[in-house]
Amino acid sequence: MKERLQELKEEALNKVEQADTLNELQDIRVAYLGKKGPITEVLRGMGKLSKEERPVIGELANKVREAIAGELDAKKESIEARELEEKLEKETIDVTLPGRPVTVGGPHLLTSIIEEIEDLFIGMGFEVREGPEVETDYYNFEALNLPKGHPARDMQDSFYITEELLMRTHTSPVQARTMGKFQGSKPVKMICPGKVYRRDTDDATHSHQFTQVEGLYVDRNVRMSDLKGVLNRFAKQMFGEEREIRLRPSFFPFTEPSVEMDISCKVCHGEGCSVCKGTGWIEILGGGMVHPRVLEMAGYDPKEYTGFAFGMGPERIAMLKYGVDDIRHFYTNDVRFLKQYHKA
Ligand code: 2NL
Repeated sequence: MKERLQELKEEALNKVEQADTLNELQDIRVAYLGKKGPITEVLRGMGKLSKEERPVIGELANKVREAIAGELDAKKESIEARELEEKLEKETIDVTLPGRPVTVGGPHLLTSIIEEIEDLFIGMGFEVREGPEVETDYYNFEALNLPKGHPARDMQDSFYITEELLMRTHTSPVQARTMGKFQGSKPVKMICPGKVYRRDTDDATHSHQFTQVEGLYVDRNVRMSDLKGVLNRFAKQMFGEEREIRLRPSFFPFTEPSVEMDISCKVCHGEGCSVCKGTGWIEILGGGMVHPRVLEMAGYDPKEYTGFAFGMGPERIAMLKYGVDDIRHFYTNDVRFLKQYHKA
């Protein structure tokens, strides 16, 4: 039996020595030290031995078991160390490689201009309101003193969806809705920025879809001089304190009287040049005193309330401020154009 144990030990250690993987080691462990293995078998057969032989064989069997287990553990450690080494070798990364550049976006020029306009009017106590782009004929036209058959409806050829629904041609319906909701119960001081739609052929100065910011201030004792003061502040803050404004008489169906506002040309300071076409002035927006019919239809008594309103095109403001020569630049989204207006 001693010889048998010695043989088993040598055999097992030999196999451990040859083993190359953790799986092989596990197989050896099961084969030699497992419940059904030869050493367990020897220990089980000890009952047949004499009293004297029993402790000797028992001790030897345990020693053999410990020797095999010890070698298995040592080999396991060395295989694991080798595998880790191989893995580290295979998965090395070169931390000195230059990184891939990350392109950073920024707000669109039109978005920046609209936000600048909003900030400016918020600073003068206006609130910002938005409304639907698909409008009813009533809010887009009727409520603004443009009844069916009114010749001014032809001025703005529109995208109709049904007889009663269309893409809004201006943002004024947002103001008509706001006044209509309050029904003369309180003053209104608001601006409404947003997209508008007109059936136009796109070229350098026309787009079938563009943006608008309109303003409205309705209260007791609102005068034309209030409009002039607010617009003068707007023009100077947007284009520079040295710029002057002037108001010229004009016509809109929803205001009476109506005006158009020019700012002095910064290139020639009023002398006349190609930018201002020799006049010294550049047109930037329209406005006027809210037509009494418009107030009345929204539930405001025109004997008690007066108001001013104005409307401007942010594309035009941006084109004048930054010298953009084609409105289509805002909508073709060539990054080489857009990137010029990203602040660091
Ligand atoms: C322009 C001119 C204008 C208005 C818009 C308005 C709105 C209400 C009542 C009265 Cl609810 N008026 N808006 C008034 C005059 C001119 O826009 O040239 N826009 C680009």
